[in-house]
Parts: sequence; C-alpha cells; structure tokens
Amino acid sequence: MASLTSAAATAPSFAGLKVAARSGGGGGGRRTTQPMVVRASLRDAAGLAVVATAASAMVAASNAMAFDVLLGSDTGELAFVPNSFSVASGETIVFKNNAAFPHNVVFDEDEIPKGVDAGGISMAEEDLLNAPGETYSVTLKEKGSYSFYCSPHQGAGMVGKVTVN
Ligand SMILES: [Cu+2]
Repeated sequence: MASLTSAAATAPSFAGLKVAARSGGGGGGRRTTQPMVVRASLRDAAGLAVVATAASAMVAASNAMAFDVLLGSDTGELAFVPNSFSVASGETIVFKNNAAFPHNVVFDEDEIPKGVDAGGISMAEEDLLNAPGETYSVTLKEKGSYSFYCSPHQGAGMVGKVTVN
C-alpha cells in the first residue's frame, strides 16, 4: 500500500502587506478603507495574479478617493463585486479584472441620470479588459442611480448598480 503524502499546500502569506490608508488633515473626506484582499486561492491561473492584485490595491489606496470593484468573483462567477454600491460625487470607481475575463463596463443609457452621456462614461461595447489586473476607471459627478453591465456577460447576469451621492 502506498501511503499518501499530502503535499502541504502552502498559501502565500501577505501578512506583512498592510496598506495604511490615513487621511491627512481632518477635512472630513471619506477615507479609503479598502481592505487588502489576500488571496489564498491556488486557482490563480498564473501565480502572477496574486502579485498584480496586491500591487494595484496599493495604487488604489494611494488614491484618496477611489472605490474598487472586481470584475469576476474570486470563485470565477460572472459578476461585479460588489454589484451594488454607493460612492460620493467625484469619487473614482476603479473596475479591476479579477477572474473569468474578458470583461468590460458599459453604462445603460436608459438607466443613468438625465443629461449624462452614457458613451462618455462607458467602455465601447467591443472594448475588453483581457489581462489580469487590468483596470477601467470612471468618475461620476452627477448624483443619482446608474446601471451598468459587462457586454459579453450581461446575459449571464453580470450587471451592477451604483448610487452617486
Ligand atoms: Cu464580464
């Protein structure tokens, strides 16, 4: 009988990588409280994804006003994570390729505040984020509710909504 040696699956530890996001001078702005997402998943196709994620999280943290949305869940679902959220007017939303790409971000011209040009805030329908960690950033000024979707995966339910306050 062969005895099974279980190869210890050691997840990379990023315990040392804490991003200290501190608001400088009082002011009352919204602090960046994006937690560092530590991925212990061994599913990352090219181990590179882990590093890319950590690096871009730091970039986002250095941006005082930014809200991160993942394109594709960690388990590979076709979804925006989160898919319903609020931001302040003028706050940058950073959509970041995470899994199951390619993805894109298109705002629904019928479900955004009046007077806002959907084309001006959307990616082109045929434009896609193909690489891990690739981002699309948009800053919404007009207050109200905006619906958006990923054109390749809209039929699969990859849709989202943001409220700008
Ligand atoms: Cu998609």
